[in-house]
Amino acid sequence: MVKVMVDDKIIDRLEAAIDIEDRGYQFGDGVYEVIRIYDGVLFTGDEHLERFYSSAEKIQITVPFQKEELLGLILRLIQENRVKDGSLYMQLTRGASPRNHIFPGKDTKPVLTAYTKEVARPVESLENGVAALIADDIRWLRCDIKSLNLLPNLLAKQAATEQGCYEAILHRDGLVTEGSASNAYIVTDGKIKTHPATNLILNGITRQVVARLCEKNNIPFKQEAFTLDELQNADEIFVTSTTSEVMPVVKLAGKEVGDGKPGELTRKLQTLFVQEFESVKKAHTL
Ligand code: DCS
Repeated sequence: MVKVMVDDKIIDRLEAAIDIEDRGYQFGDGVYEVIRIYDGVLFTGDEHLERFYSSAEKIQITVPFQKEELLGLILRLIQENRVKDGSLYMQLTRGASPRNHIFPGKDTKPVLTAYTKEVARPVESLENGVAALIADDIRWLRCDIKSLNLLPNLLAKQAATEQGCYEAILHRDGLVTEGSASNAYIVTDGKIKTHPATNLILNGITRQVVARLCEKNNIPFKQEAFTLDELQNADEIFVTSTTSEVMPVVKLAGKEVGDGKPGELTRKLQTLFVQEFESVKKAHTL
């Protein structure tokens, strides 16, 4: 039986029960993380935990465990479920309390849940690239918080899917922010640009890895907002996320990007990214 985590208990999935008045269920009042597991090894776990604590703090929820304790729990869950290539989903809500917009009192305890699943790398899409459309960014102004409230993201992703696209690239008044569930980048004249890590985007962990890889390998990388016009005229476009890795966008709004094939710099970053998680795996098994 597959196991899940509820607070500090690792139990059978069917034994898990969440109160109908949980504020995550009622209001989306909580935060979450998705962490990649490669060959049983957590990738960039520290960075994800860091962001989890930071998101929780920004909405005034205290994570009921110290970081090391939480890390120990999720490692145990991964082990018990014998996850090979997959992901860990973890969320924290403000807890269960009679429905009221006002935060409940101190006796209401935050509820932490987590589960794992097997997820294959999207190798075919990584190889050939994907299509994207452009959509208005109708989200709130605290996109830096990894909040459970994802309705605008869902609407954008659904519209993309209905039009045969993998992702929706969002913009505010003509400035590209990010994807519905990813960060977005352009390559123009050998230089990469992505929106700075402000309140208008989620500072993706994959984005941070890409920034680091660019720095190490002397690839020009600028955190600077770019326009829809720049997007539509870019030599290369790619998006990144925990599950999509470095994903080439080869078609935008029905038009081919460059020659319609993944670009050279995108390919280079894909190679560097694979080397990165391979070295983490190796370091772990040594
Ligand atoms: N921006 C948004 C809005 C996201 O939802 C995500 C990831 C990212 C950027 C990229 O962040 P990471 O590189 O840290 O993954 N969204 C997660 C999700 O909801 N499913 O998978 C990843």
